[in-house]
Amino acid sequence: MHLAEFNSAPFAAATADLRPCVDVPRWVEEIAAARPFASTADLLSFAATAAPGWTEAELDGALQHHPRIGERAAGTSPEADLSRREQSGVDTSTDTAEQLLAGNREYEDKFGRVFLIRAAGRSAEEILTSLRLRLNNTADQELHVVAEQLREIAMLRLEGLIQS
Ligand code: 2AL
Repeated sequence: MHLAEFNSAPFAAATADLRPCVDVPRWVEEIAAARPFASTADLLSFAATAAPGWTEAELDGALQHHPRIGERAAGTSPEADLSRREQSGVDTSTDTAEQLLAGNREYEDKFGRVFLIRAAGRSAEEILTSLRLRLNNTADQELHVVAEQLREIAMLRLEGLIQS
């Protein structure tokens, strides 16, 4: 979508466009309300810090749309499509994939939510290394990491959504 189209879309249409980036309504609405943006760079720099301090409830809501690493998202929603592309570097038929599945289970038992990481540009091995390191985190440390990773994913998705 071109920036001009995003700038002039009705509020509801703009929020619908933004929601697949990350389903945190406060983030989506702050950005839609701050239009028009003079450039894509302005939009991205606003979005990078919009709605700071995502709460645990906001994170849990957004995580509903993220399948586990190693699980291919089903369906034709924009989120499923994005997730499949982001995870395209994660081979699901190797030993590493088996270990990722086991690591996901351990992570979920410890933290009570899905293990989330920006997958685009990362191999299964890199993700597994990160998962194992993060298993040593406290619950508070992990909340911060999850928020940061969700924002990274959202920013990459937003960059993909809007052309200059
Ligand atoms: C994902 C996903 O679907 N895309 C991405 O970057 N990370 N999932 C996850 N559990 O981390």
